Amino acid sequence: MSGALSTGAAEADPARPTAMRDEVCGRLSLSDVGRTVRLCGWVAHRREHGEYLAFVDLRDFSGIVQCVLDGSVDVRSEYVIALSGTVRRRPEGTVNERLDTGEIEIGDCTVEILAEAQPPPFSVEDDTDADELIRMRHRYIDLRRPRMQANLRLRATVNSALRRSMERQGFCEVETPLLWSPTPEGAREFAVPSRIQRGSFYVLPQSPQLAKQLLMVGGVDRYYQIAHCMRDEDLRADRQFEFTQFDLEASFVSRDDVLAFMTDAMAEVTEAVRGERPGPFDTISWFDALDRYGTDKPDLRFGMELVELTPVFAGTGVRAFAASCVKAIVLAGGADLARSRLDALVERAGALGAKGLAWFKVAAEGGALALESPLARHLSAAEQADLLAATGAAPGDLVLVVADDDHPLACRVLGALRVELGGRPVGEGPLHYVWVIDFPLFEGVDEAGAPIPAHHPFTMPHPDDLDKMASDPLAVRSQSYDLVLNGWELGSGSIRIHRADIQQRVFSALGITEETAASRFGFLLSAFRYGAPPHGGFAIGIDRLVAILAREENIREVIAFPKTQSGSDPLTGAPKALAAGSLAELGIRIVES
Ligand code: AMO
Repeated sequence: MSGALSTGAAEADPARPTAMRDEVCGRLSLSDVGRTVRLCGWVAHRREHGEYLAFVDLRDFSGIVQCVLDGSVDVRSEYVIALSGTVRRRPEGTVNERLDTGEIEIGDCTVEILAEAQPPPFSVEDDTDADELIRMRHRYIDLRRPRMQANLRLRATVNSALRRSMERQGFCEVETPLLWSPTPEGAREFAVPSRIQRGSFYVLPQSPQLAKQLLMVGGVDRYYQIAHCMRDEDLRADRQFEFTQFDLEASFVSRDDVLAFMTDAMAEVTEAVRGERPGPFDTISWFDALDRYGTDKPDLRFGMELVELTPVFAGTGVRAFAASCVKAIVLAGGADLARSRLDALVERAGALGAKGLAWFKVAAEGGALALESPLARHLSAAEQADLLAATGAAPGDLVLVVADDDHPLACRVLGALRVELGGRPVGEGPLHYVWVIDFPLFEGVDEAGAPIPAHHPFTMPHPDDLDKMASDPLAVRSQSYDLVLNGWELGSGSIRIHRADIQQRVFSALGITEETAASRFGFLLSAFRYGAPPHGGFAIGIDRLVAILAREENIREVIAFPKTQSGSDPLTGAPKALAAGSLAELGIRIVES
């Protein structure tokens, strides 16, 4: 637990004495033998030792220390106590290797009970098998577990490193409102009814996007914030309704300036947590990421790149491969997969939208390579040889092939299979940061035929593509970029539109009428008419960053009070019905659906 004591600041002393204690449990060692200490904490375990003595493990945020008590003292699991005693070396043969303080114990103890406790609903240990719902209902107990303590402190270390980097780079921390107005950033928003102006609603911000752009118009020049954001979207391992962004914006900058600000911040964080600054980040274009990894958030900790097979099957007689895009991945050693597993992969590819998935086991036959698959005999000898040459597959490997006229679809299906077959937990192994640049402005069209912005609609189009906005919106490039870490999208940003006329053109490409734009974002458009500097920025999800650094797979584990999958909080019972009087005051009548 000693790592949990670090806050990243050199002069910090988390064990500074208070009126009630002069030391913390986890910091004691052989060098303290002979010291009299006063500790406070929770009773983690109690074991009787003979008739007259009891061993009590005392726990605080810093760790656990064993204390030897008079057996008549009535302290039980999770009682809060203050204890004075003398640090002494444990008798030979009783050292506990698993405890940081395992070489010492506290003897001659006097105990004061500060608070009694009911027996906890689950044991306060890292390897608890308690149901997640029970843990969340009693989060205040769950948080006592060393792992949760370490995660919260790691999060504080990250925030503090981010602030350090920002201050060094001349950024000014500004808090922006939570009671805000709608912004079209893609997610459904949470609404808050106004009591004073009945029938009107505030909206909780999906991000400080518009506020930070207004700060740029306001001459703030370099802004940052550790900002609460709210989005009413489906919850997943990397998504909560309420999450925290590290958000920045700067004026008179290019894309590379923004990337440099962020790189410094990430390096500061990585160093504070892992002890060394990361090497230069990789950069990949959005198209290459899709083409080579089948995703715009490539996990570069492992290979299994998509292989281009389109030329191999250019004149094929095999109907399944007669498409404008044929791609493959190779699973090393995958030829062992049972038929049922292969059938499941075919089904999975179908669920991901593929028309089919062909598989080939690679075998060695009389010194040459051969393909084993129901499809193999339909391929010409040249196609078989070219497939083997292009993929570089070896005996024992499995080649999976998807063909489709829809290039992004073929890539995405194989990209998903690549991660499912070859990927590993997000926090495992090295940190692999990669910038994904050169996104298109729009990533497709919705059911109504309107383009869907790849980022948000405040992203500056590439200056050479402005003329295509109305005629060929999908060909318009944007000035936006993402930061990806170990296959998770960590953050995104862009150079913004700072001219009202261009913003208006993007809104109209999105099918947002002039009246809608004026009523919803008129404040932004009019701000742009009063001298807006060119500006750009970025935001990363702190919850995601901390989860990866803490080697957790769900951001819930690094959030003090998260919501469940269904969006409720078992601790407080939120969301709850409001009393009739409160509803009346807000002018709200509930309509049963
Ligand atoms: P974006 O929508 O990409 O960009 O969000 C930035 C980052 O915020 C995190 N994030 C989330 N984390 C947890 N739960 C969620 N529901 C959730 N939604 C987003 C992700 C994501 O990469 N205003 C722009 C940024 C900018 O252009 O400056 C924005 O919000 O890590």
